[in-house]
Amino acid sequence: MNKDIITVTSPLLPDLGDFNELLKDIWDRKWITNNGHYHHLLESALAEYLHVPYVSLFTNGTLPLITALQALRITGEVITTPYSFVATTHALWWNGIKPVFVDIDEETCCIDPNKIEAAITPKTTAIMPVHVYGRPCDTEAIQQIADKYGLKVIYDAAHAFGVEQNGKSVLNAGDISTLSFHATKVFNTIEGGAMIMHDAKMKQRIDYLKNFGFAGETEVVAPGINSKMDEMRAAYGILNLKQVDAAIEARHQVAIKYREALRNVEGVTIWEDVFGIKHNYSYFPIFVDTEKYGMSRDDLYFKMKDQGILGRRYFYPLISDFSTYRGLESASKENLPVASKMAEEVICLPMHHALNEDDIQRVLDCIRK
Ligand code: T4K
Repeated sequence: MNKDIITVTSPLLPDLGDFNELLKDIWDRKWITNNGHYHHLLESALAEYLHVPYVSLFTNGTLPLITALQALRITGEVITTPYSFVATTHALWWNGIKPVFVDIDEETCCIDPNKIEAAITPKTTAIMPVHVYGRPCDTEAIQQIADKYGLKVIYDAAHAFGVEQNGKSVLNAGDISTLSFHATKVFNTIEGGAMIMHDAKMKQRIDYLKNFGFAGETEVVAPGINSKMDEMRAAYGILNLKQVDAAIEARHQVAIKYREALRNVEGVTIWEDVFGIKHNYSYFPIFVDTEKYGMSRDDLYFKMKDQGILGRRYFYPLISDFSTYRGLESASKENLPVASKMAEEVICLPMHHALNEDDIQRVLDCIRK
C-alpha cells in the first residue's frame, strides 16, 4: 500500500520570499491591523477580480454571515438549506433566528426554489441559500419569491469565489453574499472571509459593525463585533490573488481527468460543467448508488481512507441531523428526502492545485476497482 496521504485539499501558499518582503514592509509601517494599507489593497483588488462593487474583508467566513443578518436586521424565521457546512445555520442561531430547512435540488445540491414558498410563514424575514460546491443556486427564482413576499436574501457564497453565470458574478445576487477564505478554499488568506454588498451605504454600515460599531473615535452606532482582517493575512491574500487563476486552471485539469475516467462507472454520478457558468472547481463531489456500484458510499469512503486517500463526506451528516437542530419541525427526514439521499451518497474527491498524475491515478484506481 502506498502510504503517501492524499488530502481532500491542500492550501494555496504564496511564495515565502515574496511573503517575507511584504512582512518586512508591514514591520516597517508598524500598522498591523485595523483597516491598514494591505487591507485596503486587498479589498480593492478583490472587488476588481470578482467584478463586484463593494467588498468588506472579515477574519473568517462565519462572521460575515452573522454580521449580514445583523446589518439587515433579520429576525424571526429564515429559510435555509440543511445541505451545507454547519456554520450556515449556526449564524442564524447566534442571531436568535429560527432556521427553517427546505429541501435541495438534486442537480445542484442547492436549495430547491420550488419548495421555498410552502415554508414561508408570517415570521419569515429572509432566505439564506448556499451555492454548494460553487454551483450557483437558481438566483432568479429565489429573487422572485423574495420580491413577492418582501424577504431579504443572504447568500452563503463560501464556495463560490470567482464563479460567474452568463458573464456576471454570482456574488452580486441577493442583498448580501459572503465568502470564506479559509485555508481549505480555492482562494485563502489562512483564515479569512468577506462580504459583498451593492452600495456604499451598506459597505459603510458593515465596516462599522465589524469594528465594534465605531463610526469615529467617540461614536458607536451599533452593537458591533470585532471581525477585522489583519495586515499579515491581507498581504498573504494579495499574493495568493496573483496565482489563483493558475490554481483554478490546475483544478480544472484534475476535474477533466476525473470526469474522463469516471463518466462510465456504473453507480457513480459525477457532475459535468454547465454551459454559461465559469466554475471554480472548488470541490469534486461524486454520488455513490450502493446497488448499482456494488458497494456503499461508506464502504468506498473507508476503502479510500485505507489507501491513504482522504476524500470527505461534505455534507454528511446534514445540518438538520445535528443534535442542536434535529428537534426542529423542518429537520425531519420526510421534509428533506433529496438532501438526505445526497448526504448518504456523497464523497468529495481530493481536489486541489497540487495533485499530480500519480495522485489522480491512485484516486481513480481506487474507485474503479
Ligand atoms: N459556509 C460554508 C458553506 C462553508 O463551507 C464554510 C466553511 C463556512 C460557511 C464558514 O467559513 P469559515 O468560517 O470556515 O471561513 C473545513 C473548513 O474548516 C471550513 O472552512 C469549510 N467550510 C469546511 C467545508 O471544511 P474541515 O473540518 O473539513 O477541515 P479540516 O481541518 O478537516 O481540513 C480538510 C483538509 O484540508 C485536511 O484533511 C487537509 C487539508 N488542510 C487543512 C488545513 C486547515 C491542509 O492541508 N492544510 C490546512 O491548514 O472544515
